[in-house]
Amino acid sequence: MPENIDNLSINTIRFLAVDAVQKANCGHPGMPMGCAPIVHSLFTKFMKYNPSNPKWLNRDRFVLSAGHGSMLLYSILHLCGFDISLDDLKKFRQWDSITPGHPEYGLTPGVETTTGPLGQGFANAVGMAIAQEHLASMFNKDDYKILDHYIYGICSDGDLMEGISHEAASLAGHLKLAKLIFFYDDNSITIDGSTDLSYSEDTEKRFESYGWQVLNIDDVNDLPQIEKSVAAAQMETRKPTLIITKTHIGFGSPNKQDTSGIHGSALGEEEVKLTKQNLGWNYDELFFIPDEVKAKFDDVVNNVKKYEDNWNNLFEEYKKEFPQDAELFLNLMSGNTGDDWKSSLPVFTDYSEKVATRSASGKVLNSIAPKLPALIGGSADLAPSNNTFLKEFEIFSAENRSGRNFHFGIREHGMGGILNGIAAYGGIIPYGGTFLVFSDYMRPSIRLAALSGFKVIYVFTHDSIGLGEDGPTHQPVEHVVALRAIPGLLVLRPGDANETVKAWEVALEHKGGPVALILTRQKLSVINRESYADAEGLKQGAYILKDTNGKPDIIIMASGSEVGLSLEAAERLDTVGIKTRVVSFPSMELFERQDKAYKEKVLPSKVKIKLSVEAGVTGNWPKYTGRKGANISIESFGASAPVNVIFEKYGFSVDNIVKTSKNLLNKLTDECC
Ligand SMILES: Cc1ncc(C[n+]2csc(CCOP(=O)(O)OP(=O)(O)O)c2C)c(N)n1
Repeated sequence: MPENIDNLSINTIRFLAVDAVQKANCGHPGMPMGCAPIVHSLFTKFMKYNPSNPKWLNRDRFVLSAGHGSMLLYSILHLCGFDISLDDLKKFRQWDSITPGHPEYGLTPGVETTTGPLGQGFANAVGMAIAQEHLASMFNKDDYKILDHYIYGICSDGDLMEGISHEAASLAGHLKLAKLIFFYDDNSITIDGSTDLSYSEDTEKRFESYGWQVLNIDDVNDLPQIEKSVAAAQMETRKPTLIITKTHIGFGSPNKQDTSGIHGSALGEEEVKLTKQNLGWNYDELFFIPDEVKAKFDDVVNNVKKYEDNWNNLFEEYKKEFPQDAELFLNLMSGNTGDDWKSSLPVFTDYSEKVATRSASGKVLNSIAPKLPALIGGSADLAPSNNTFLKEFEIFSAENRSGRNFHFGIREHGMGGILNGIAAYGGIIPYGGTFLVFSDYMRPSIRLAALSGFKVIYVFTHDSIGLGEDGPTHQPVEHVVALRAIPGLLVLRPGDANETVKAWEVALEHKGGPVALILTRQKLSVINRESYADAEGLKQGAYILKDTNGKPDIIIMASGSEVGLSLEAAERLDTVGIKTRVVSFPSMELFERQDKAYKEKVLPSKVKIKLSVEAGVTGNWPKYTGRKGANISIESFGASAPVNVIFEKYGFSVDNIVKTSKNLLNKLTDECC
C-alpha cells in the first residue's frame, strides 16, 4: 500500500486502538482495525462538527452502533481535537476514565449515544433522524436551514442480526429518513466464527425492500470508493442509505486478520509487532502520532470550525427575522419547556365518575399538548388503547414531518431505541405507549434510557390482571416490580384520575432519566379529594390518603387500581373500630427520595401492622410492610375472566383486604397474650 498521509492517518487510528487494547489487555481491536478508513473519511472529509463545542446544535451526528469497537471512536475523536487526551486513551477501560469499554452518553465528548448492546445504536440513529426532521419542519425557513445535517453510523453483523435493527430499519425506510447514512461493517466474522454459521440472508435485498438506498464498497481501503458512496448517499433525498462495506476484521494482523480471535482480545505483544511491521508502521513508541498526522488533523480541526461559525452567523440573522421561533428553538434544545402547560392540566372533580387511568392520561396529554410543543410521541399500534393520540395534531410521516403523532407500528423494541435517539437528539420529550406486558419487548432500550439519563416517558396501560378477558398472556404480573428493578427508572402507578394528572406533571418535570407511567385499562372511581387527601401527595411517592384519629391499628398501602379498594376496606374496618390509615403508594422511587422524617410520618415504625395491596408479584413491598405485615399480591400468572371475577378470585376485593387486615391484627393480639 503506498504510504501517503491518508494511509498514515488511518494506521494511526488503527494503532491507537491496538495499543490501547493491548495496554488494557482487553477490548476489541479487530473492528477498529477494519473500519479505520471509514471514520477517517467521515471525520476528515465529510462531517461538520466543532470539537470545542461538541453539542453544537447543527453538527453531524456519528453513531458507532457496534459499540464494542469503542477505541475506533475514541481514537478519531482524539485526533479531531475533542477533549479526549492521549492519557485518556491510555486509560481505556480503567476506573474513572472517560474511555470506558463501550461508549457512554454524557461521559465522553463526541459520544452521541450509549452503544454496546447490539442494534440499539442503529435504532437510536433512526430516532435522531426523526428528531431532526420534526424540528427542522418546525424551525427551518426557506433561507434558513438551521437544522440541516446528517446522521452517520457504523453497524456490524451483530447489529444487523438483532431484531431491533430490523424494526428500526423498516420504519426508517417507510419514513424516508434520507439524512441517515449507515456503513455496514461487512467482515463476515462474529464471535463464534464466520457469519456463515448463522446469517445467510441477502442484506442488500432486505434493506432495498425496506426502502433504503443500498450501495456497495468492495474494499474499505479504497478511499475514493468511500467518498463516492458518501456523496451518493448525500444526494439521495428520499431514502436512508446503507453502504455495505467489505472490511477485514483485524486488518493487517498477519496471523489474526479475518478470524474471530481478533474480535475481542488484545493481539498480544508479538502480534502487535508483526502487525506494525506488516503495515509499515515504523515507530517503536506506543500511542504514537506522527507529526505529519498531527499537522493534518490540526488542519482538519481548523477547517471544521468554520461550519459552526457560519451557522452562528446564520442563526443571528434568523433571530432577527424570526425572534419568537429562535427563542422557542433555543428553549426546546436546552430542555426548557416553561410552565405554561401546567395551567392546562385537567382536574377531575366529579367524584361520581369512574375513569380508567389510561383515559385520564389521554385527557392530560390532549389538554397540555397545545402548550407543550416539545411533547411528541405515539404508540406501538395501540394508540386507541393507550390513549396516546394527540387529537389536535397530525401524524408524523414521510410527507408530513410536522406531525406530532407517531405510528411506530408493532415494533416495541424499535420504538424503545428510537425514543432514546429522539431524546439524545434533544428538543423533544418523546413518549411511547404499549401494553405493560409488552414492556418486556423493549426492556433493553428502557434500561439504556435509564443508564443514559434520557428523558423518555413510557405510557404502559393494561397494567394488571384487571385487564380481564385477554387472559394471562396479556396480564402483566411481574412487570411493575421488574421495572422498579431498573436503576434510574422512575415508575409511577397512579391510583385514580387526579393522581394520573400529577403523575404526568412529575414525569414532565423529571430530570435525569426515563419515567414509566403504569395505567389501568379498567375504570376506577375518582377518589373524593374533599374527603381524602389531595393528589398532590403523589409527588412524594407515597402519602397518607386517609387517616385516623391517633395511632392507626393498621396501615394499608396500595398502588394503582388497588388504592380505591383499600379505601373502601379501610372505611369498613373503621366501622368495626379498627383504626385504619390508607397510604397511596404510586412510586417507590419517589418515596425513597424523601427524608427520614417524612417516611416515618407516613409509615411510623411503631405501627407494626402494615399491609400492601398490589396486583402483581410482591417484589420490594416487605421492605415497607415489615416483619409483622403482609402482602396481598399475585405469585402466579393471571387467568382469562372478566375483571370483577378475576380480581375477586385473586384476592383483590374489599372483603379480602378486610379479612386479611383482621387476621393480621388477631395474630398480633395472640402473640402479645
Ligand atoms: C445484544 C447483544 N448481544 C450480544 C452481545 C455480545 N457481542 C458483542 S460483539 C458480538 C458480535 C460480534 O460480531 P460483529 O457484530 O460482526 O462484530 P465484529 O466481530 O465484526 O467486530 C456479540 C455477540 C452484545 N454486545 N449485544
